[in-house]
Amino acid sequence: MTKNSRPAAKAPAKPSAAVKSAARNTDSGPATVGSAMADLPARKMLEVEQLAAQMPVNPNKAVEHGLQAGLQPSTGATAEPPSRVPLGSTLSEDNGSEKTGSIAPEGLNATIEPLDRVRVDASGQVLTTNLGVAVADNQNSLKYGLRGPALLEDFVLREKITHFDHERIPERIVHARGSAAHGFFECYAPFTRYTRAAPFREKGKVTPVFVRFSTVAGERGSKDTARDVRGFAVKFYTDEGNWDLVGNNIPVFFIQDAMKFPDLVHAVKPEPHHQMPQAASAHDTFWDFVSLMPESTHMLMWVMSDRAIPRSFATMQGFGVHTFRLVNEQGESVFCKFHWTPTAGTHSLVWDEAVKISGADPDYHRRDLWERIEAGAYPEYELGVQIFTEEQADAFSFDILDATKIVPEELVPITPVGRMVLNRNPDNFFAETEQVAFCTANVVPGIDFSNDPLLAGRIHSYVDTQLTRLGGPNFHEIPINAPIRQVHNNQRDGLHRQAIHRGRVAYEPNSLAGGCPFQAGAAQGFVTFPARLRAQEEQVKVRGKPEKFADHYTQARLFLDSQSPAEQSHIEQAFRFELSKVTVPAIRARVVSMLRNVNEDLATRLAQDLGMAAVPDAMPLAIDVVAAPEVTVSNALSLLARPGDGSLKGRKVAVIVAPGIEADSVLQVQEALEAEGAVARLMGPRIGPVAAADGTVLDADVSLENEPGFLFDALVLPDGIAGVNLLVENGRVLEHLKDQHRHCKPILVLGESTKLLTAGNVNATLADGGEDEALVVVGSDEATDGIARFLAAMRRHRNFSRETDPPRV
Ligand code: HDE
Repeated sequence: MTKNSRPAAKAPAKPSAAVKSAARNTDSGPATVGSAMADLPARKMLEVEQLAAQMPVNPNKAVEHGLQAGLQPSTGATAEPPSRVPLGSTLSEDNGSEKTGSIAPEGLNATIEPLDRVRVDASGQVLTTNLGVAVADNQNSLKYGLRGPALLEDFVLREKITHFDHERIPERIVHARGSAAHGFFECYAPFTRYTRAAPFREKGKVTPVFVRFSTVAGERGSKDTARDVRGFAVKFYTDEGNWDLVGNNIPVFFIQDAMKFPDLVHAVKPEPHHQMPQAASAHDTFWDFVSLMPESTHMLMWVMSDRAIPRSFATMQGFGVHTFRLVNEQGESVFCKFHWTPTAGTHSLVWDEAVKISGADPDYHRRDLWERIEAGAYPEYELGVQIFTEEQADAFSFDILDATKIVPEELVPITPVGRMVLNRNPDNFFAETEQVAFCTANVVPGIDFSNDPLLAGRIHSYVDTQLTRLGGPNFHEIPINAPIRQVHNNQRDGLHRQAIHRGRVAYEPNSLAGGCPFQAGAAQGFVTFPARLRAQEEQVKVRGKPEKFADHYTQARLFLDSQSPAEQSHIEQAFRFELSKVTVPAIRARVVSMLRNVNEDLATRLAQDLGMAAVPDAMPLAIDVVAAPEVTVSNALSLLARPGDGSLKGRKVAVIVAPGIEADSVLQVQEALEAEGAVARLMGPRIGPVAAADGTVLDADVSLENEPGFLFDALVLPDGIAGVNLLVENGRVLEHLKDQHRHCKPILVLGESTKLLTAGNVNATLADGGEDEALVVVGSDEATDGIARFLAAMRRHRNFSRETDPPRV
């Protein structure tokens, strides 16, 4: 025995007492732990020792090294605890109460449960303070005497006012204005050949989703119908964690690199000196910036098109925009572009209509989404993917990492993989729609990123911005953001933490919690696809762009050339309008010079219409030789290519009524429309009962005054001489008719109402004398035929052949 060595521990005289007292300390422990379980503390001491002893070393250390280990991480080491006792934070956990409840159910994180857990229903309940004290008087503050000073001790008043003072949170930097709904995604067939992602595993598999649609530039209270890109952000609550597909309704973007995003947003937002204009790109700083960034030309074509003024969130496409990767169970990967296609077809507003709607109903899209869902006309979209390999991508004339480019459908077709149905409105706008935090970094095994430099910046930005907006690092615990898969990790603390973790272990590796939670390993966990940089010369750190990013115009031309004549004309009118709002002629000239590289005729007409003395020189190209495009016209890019399934669900029709009209035909139209899922509202000079010619009393629930006509998709003018004679005198009917006509919407003119066409100076034929198929004029005995033709016209949405520039009425 050496001098410093200790004598072997002798068995204590009274084992039970010694074990008991050793087990009661938190500041030191015995040299050995016997096998006596004298009481609960002693049992815990013993079982902790047994658990820790199962892991004499970290068995995973050896397999953490080397490339293979990096590619195929192993599952974490675990040990089986003898019981739950050694894992608990406290031996007193059995002493439950109404508040503490019982001990944590095994493996359960109760903050991750269906939203019912946090829904509040106050029916039949008394009013309380935030701390659950019943409030006796919610009318008066506490005063010293009836007319006396208010007292500082009034905790009821102070709590109420203090909470109110802090009700607002910062709005989103972009996409502040939005509306959302719950729903589900249903997989058509296993897509496991390409991806192991949970939503695509089995036919019929249903994954809950929450979807938020938004405009980009406007503030939280701005109008819905601004000319703008729409956000189309889908949160999939998959069995394997949350996957957010944070896309837009336009498949390309203004810029190619995240470095330019703050510049773009500063340019399009209201100008900093006077904070104007709100929710509009028609101003100097936007056009100054984009005309110095010719890579935005393709996107400009889209945002000047009708895509930027959708009729409804239910009638617009959605796109993932960036190229993503799909990865299958074998670790094989393909590139992928995501497309959402509305079952109702693509349908947009016209500009004059959008401007008018902004004033009459700034909540137009929000209301439409809400009402469709309440009425059971659930918005539905098909998810399709374009799949291509790295080798195919290399051969394309454009770079698939460039977010200003599409992959034309003629080059890579779209494969449908499932459908999404939005069938539930939120209970509370703030708790759900405002607090939802989408993030491009939220991917699940089977989905991975490409090296798109715009996407890379987004992966950082979304979490970062929520830290301020939602007040700290625990926003993932806000119920709408929590996944349905159980969350277990060693992250702790921070503002507003809700989870109460059982046990004292908050690190890994550990032996004191049996190694749990353990790393999932390659079999279950997310493993980044080991993408390679193939060219040796690319393997340097560099701030730069690939050569193909320099082709700024080929796809802008593809888009323009693929539009119908009406859509092309709308694009031209939008450029004309926006540029006329620019106050600096040099900026206008710069845009026109850029557009010369897309289409000479368009640029020339714009130069004339903007009063330019001469057409400016074409902007020099950023590349000498542009690769020949694979596709020069793609019909799929026109909104007309997706008329939808012909359903009229969710469409709104105004059926005009007045005392003395013929009730029969009006009621017949209303019935026919309702059978189609459309909403046909009786609109009178005033709301309330309207006596028809035969004495039938109709109930007008909307008036010509409270809902201007441009809020409706179609118009029905009634038969009946007495009623029509009244309507001819009502300027609001004529305005309504004029707007419907000008906006190319279907109009059904029954019997006597032809007088209204004359009074409103509305042409019954097209400008070239041809028949206007969406202006259905029928005699009193032809209502049935008229209704059929009217419904057919509604299925075609609008009749653009009626349109002239300038409008005829
Ligand atoms: Fe976003 N974007 N973005 N974005 N974005 C945000 O995140 C950002 C981009 C998109 O309904 C912000 O939570 C950067 C492209 C949607 O809550 C912010 C870049 C696309 C939404 C942000 C982009 C989008 C956002 C603001 C360039 C189409 C609304 C608040 C690198 C694919 C999500 C927030 C919702 C929101 C950053 C470009 C779509 C600041 C840095 C491209 C639909 O983080």
